[in-house]
Formats: sequence, structure tokens, C-alpha cells
Amino acid sequence: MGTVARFDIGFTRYLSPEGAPAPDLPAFARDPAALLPLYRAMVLTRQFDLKAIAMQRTGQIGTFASALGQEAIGVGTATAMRPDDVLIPSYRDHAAQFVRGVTMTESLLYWGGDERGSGFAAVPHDFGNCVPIGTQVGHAAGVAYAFKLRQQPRVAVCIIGDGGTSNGAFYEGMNMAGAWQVPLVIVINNNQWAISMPRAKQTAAATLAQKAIAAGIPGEQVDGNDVIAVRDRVGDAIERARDGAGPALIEAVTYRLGDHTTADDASRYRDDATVKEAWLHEPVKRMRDYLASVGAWDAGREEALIRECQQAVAAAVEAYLQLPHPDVSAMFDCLYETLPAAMADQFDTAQRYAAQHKETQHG
Ligand SMILES: Cc1ncc(C[n+]2csc(CCOP(=O)(O)OP(=O)(O)O)c2C)c(N)n1
Ligand SMILES: [Mg+2]
Repeated sequence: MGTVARFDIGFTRYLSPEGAPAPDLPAFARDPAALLPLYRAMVLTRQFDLKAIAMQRTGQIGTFASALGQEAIGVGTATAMRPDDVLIPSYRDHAAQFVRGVTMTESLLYWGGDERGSGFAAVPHDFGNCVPIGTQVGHAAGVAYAFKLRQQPRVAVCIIGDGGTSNGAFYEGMNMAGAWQVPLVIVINNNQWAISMPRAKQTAAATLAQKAIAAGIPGEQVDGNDVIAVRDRVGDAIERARDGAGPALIEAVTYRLGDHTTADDASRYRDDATVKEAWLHEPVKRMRDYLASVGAWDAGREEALIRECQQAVAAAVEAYLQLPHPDVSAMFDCLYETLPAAMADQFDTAQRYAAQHKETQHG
């Protein structure tokens, strides 16, 4: 029996878990000052997550999905995009959204169940959070197809979880992207968990990156806790796609350090020792250690940055709390041109309920 095809899956890491750099840093990362905005974006996301969880606990927003430990994936991906590219995110991608210009207030509106949290003033062409797992890949392939038809030099960038890659919609979207050779980059946030389902139990594939190969798409892995590696490899894939080379998939390997959402208690299904070990690899400290080792960071700058981020988060929270609630009819606005009878009933019930409970602000 001969061999008719052979494939390799590459892996890229520039910063060790201790923050030691590889000798061949990519050009954008050679000046430590150029990395400071990436570090700030990760720290801001972490401060936002802390506050958002506290707000869920006190009833000021609904269920919330934190990005704890996965900040490098969103920041590395979004800093590799151009403003007129399109982000098609999952529900855990606010790190990427904030870099794109989505405001923290808009994000809080989303998690507060307000429709206005799915439209973004700075990036109206970006998609809202996708909760049905995997379905955003089909949307993203469609967006990329439109770019190809219109001959626009734009790229669709879609982020999906490890669990999402076990879903049929992922394969369908990826297959179309491969068949049509459209400018789509799929980034997998492999955080090792799909709620309580560990990576090892949801697929027998050795890597998630290799799932691209069957669709005729190059697939590779990066250390998802190394923002330089994510930015470099996703950036490379985006620019290849922009130049007409077709789609690509990057699997970013990381670890979900928090619960799945505020509705979850991960201590029920995973042991403390594994999580403790995973903390040694986390992306924020890794970048901080690197920046400090080259003299670009110190305790004073860290303290000032945390304070600045906390103030920005507090201002966003205040703006969210001050916004008047939308009319209850907003829940129905984008569903049908004419509401079917069953929903017309719900609409009436909602109106009556709203009239009895006149709360005018969030929280
Ligand atoms: C089609 C679909 N099936 C099931 C669910 C319920 N669900 C919500 S989150 C989730 C796990 C997703 O895991 P993963 O894709 O790894 O993303 P992560 O939450 O880890 O970022 C599931 C099964 C859903 N939202 N959509
Ligand atoms: Mg996951």
C-alpha cells in the first residue's frame, strides 16, 4: 500500500511560560513598546471579567462567560485584523471585541439581556455574540464568500471553542470555505473544556487543527497563552487570505481558568491540582514577565495600569447602569415582520408585565 497524502501540523510559541523569548521574535514584537497595547488589552479584559462576575452575583447582569486565562487569543486575533475585516465571535470573545472597539458598556448590555448589546457603534459590521455552538462558522463562510464576490480585500475572522469543533455546523462551514476558497480565518479557542466535557472525551483527534485538513484548509496550532504567537500566526493567515490564498485554521491551545459561565461550578468536575498547574502557563503573567525582563515594565507601571483599567471598567459600568431600559417590545423587534399568533400573545403578556413592573434602569 502506498501513501497518497501526508500532513503535518505545526506548533508555534515565542514566549516560554516563564516569559523567556525565542531568539527569532517576529518583526512586530521586536520593540517591547509595541507590545504594551497588547498587554494592556489583556489586563483590561481581566479587570472587566472580575467586575462582570461581581455584577452577575449582585443581579445587575444575567449569566456571564469570563475569558479568564484566554485573553491572549482574543487580543492576538483582533490586533491582527484590520478595522474593516469582520469578527464573527462566540460568546467568550470580549477580549477581541474590546480591541475592535466594542465598548465595555455594549458588552454589559449584551449580558444584561439588552438587544442594544448586539450592535456596536465602532464596528457595526462585526457580528454579535453567537451562542448556538458552531453555527457562526457558516455565517463566517458566507461573509467571506461575499468579500470574494465583491472582490473586496477583507477577511472574515471567526472564533470557536474546542467543543464547537465537535458540532456539524463547524464542518459544514469549513467545507464551504475550502470549496469556495474564501478569505476566512477560523481561530479555535481550545480551552480544554466544553462546559464539563473535557477535550479528551469529545474527540479522538490528536489535534483540533488537523480537522481543517479534510476540508482542504491548512491547519496549525499555536500556544494560545502566548499573545505574540497568536498575533503572528493569525496575522499571517489573515494576510494570506487577503491576498487570495483562501481560508486557514489556527488552533490556539489554552486553559479555561474560570467556570464555564457564572451558571457553572467547575470544582464539581475538575481537580484543583490541574487548575493550579494551568495557572503557571497563563498569558498575562507570561507577557508581564517578558516585558519586565527587558526593562519595559515594573511594579509601579503595573499598579498604575490596574488602576487605569479599573477606572475604565467603573465608567463603563456606570454608563450601563444609567441607560434607561429599552421598551419590552425590543425583544420581538428582529424576529418576524409580522408576529405569528403565539408570539403576539407573548408580546401582549410582556407588555402587561412591563406595565406592572416599571423599572427604568439596569441593575
Ligand atoms: C448547538 C448548541 N448545543 C449546545 C449548546 C449548549 N452549550 C453552551 S456552551 C457549550 C459548550 C461549548 O464549549 P466550547 O465550544 O469548547 O466553548 P467554551 O464555552 O469552552 O468557550 C454548550 C454545549 C449550545 N449553546 N448550542
Ligand atoms: Mg471550550
